[in-house]
Amino acid sequence: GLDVHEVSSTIRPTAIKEQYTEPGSDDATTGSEWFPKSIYDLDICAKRVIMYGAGLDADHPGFKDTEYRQRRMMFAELALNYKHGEPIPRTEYTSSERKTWGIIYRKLRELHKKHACKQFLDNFELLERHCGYSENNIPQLEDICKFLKAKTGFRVRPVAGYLSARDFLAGLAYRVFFCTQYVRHHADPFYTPEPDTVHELMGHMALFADPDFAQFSQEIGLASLGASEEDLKKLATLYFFSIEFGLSSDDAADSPVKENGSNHERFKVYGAGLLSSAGELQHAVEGSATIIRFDPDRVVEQECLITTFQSAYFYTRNFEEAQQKLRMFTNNMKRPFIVRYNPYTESVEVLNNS
Ligand code: HBI
Ligand code: FE
Repeated sequence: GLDVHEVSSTIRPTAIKEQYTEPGSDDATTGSEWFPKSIYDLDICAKRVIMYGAGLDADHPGFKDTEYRQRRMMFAELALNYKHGEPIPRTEYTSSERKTWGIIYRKLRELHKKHACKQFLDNFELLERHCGYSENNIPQLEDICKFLKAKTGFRVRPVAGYLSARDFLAGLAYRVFFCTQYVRHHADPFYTPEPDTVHELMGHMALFADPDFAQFSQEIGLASLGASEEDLKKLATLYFFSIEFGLSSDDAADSPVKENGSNHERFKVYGAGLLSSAGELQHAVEGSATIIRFDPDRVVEQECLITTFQSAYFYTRNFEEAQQKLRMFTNNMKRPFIVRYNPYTESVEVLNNS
């Protein structure tokens, strides 16, 4: 089994280690559940994978494919052994994996040009220029990590599979994105029941190179540290309907969109779940989907659907507006302490709030 109490003592200076609390029942300093206090603590979060290669569900396309399962175990091992600060091991992808990537790449790039927001498109071109993005090549996480670090301070680190919302959002507090490195099963290139590297690289990476988007992402993460279960669920939902399924529109109109969908052209997409799924992207902006203004109090009432298209999408004018609204919302969340991110030490200072 995995030992979640193991800390990466080889990398973290031991003198500093004493400052941090390790996962236990209750956190001594905050009285809440343990959360990472330093970017090194993300090594602990990364090990608490809920589902990966070994546990593929019966309805997963790769369930009966032993070769695929073995491949997934290799990626899982690689991610579970990774420690913050190390270079991310490069992988050679198989011709089958590269074929799957190529099919999706061609289709999505066509749709991106029609529907993605400008920041996404501009940064995607940079990924093509600097990180080996192309129809014929699956980019390496290490190259993307270096690029993002220079642009916004964001990093990626490999993860074996799905994490709890709490562990996953905690990464964002440190501008770290837990990123899968395996490719979905080749049986159905346009379907995956879980995040895979195609979703991460085609959907998420470009916008982490945008400073406003990076800031927005980090603030969801910071609000999640030590949050109550109830608040955490709200933050996961806000993450879902912005970073995964968000739209933008220059149109300031507050009214819901006309039913015939004829004015959907005014929407540009920034959500990674949409930008990595040809089917749902077209459903959202070429169909007559319900698109509502992003208002956190309303958004948290919306159900996150996993196996079907969302029944509604939300838009803001830009990332700054999303940011402002998020901040107003999280300001009303009560924690018995204040967290302050220190960018010099890449750690979080926990201050008493009584
Ligand atoms: N874990 N690896 C991984 N990738 C995700 O995108 C992800 C996750 N865990 C939780 C999660 N997403 C969602 O709950 C978000 O709404 C937070
Ligand atoms: Fe995602």
